[in-house]
Amino acid sequence: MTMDLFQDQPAEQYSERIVEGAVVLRGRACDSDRDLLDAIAMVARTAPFRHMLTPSGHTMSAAMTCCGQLGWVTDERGYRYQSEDPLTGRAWPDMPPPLFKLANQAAREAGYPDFMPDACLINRYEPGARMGLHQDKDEQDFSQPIVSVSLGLPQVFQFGGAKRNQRPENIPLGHGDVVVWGGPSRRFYHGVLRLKEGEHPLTGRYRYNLTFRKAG
Ligand code: MD3
Ligand code: FE
Repeated sequence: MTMDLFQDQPAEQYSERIVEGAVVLRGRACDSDRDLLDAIAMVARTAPFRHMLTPSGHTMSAAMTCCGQLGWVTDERGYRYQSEDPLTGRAWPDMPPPLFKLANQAAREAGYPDFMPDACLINRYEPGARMGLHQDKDEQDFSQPIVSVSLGLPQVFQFGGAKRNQRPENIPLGHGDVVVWGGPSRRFYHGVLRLKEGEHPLTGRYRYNLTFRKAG
């Protein structure tokens, strides 16, 4: 007896508002999960996952790569977007159509009909990896939302406020969850707790998070 009987069932989808401007579309990426993971693997063949250095000299525990016109990078010189992959000296791979389509449609469903991301940062977490509280502020226009897509193992997301000292709320993000971060929430502090050990049928020991941005 296998789980095949259940695999073609539509995933349960619903949306909830976290704070003003932030909408979670639970399970929104489930229908296209295999296409999205294939696209990630294709990007990583051209621009491999790597552990970047923070300006303070620490190695990030999440491995990262990018696709689209611009990619987010960090090194001893700071955080920035650039059009070349520093690892290969070549342009970042194009944003695969299934990725762009999901981000654009999710933004539309959340009230942003014209979201045209030019950058997609792909984070890959293995058990023990985390991301401390930070703001995303390397983009030009904060009136543009950020769309995040989670795939694979679940991870606890921490959502603070506009000030670092605001106590964060814990929100579990699971396979297929898509979040659109606009309005005031766009500037809020956020991070993820250490990934717990686990095994996911499609991603094994990993969680992938894609963040789509209009960076330039
Ligand atoms: C709220 N990534 O790449 S996704 C990041 O799970 C990042 O990999 C986390 O924070 C991750 O910068 C969190 C949820 C998320 C992404 C971007 C945001 C929440 C956000 C930007 C503004 C506000
Ligand atoms: Fe962030």
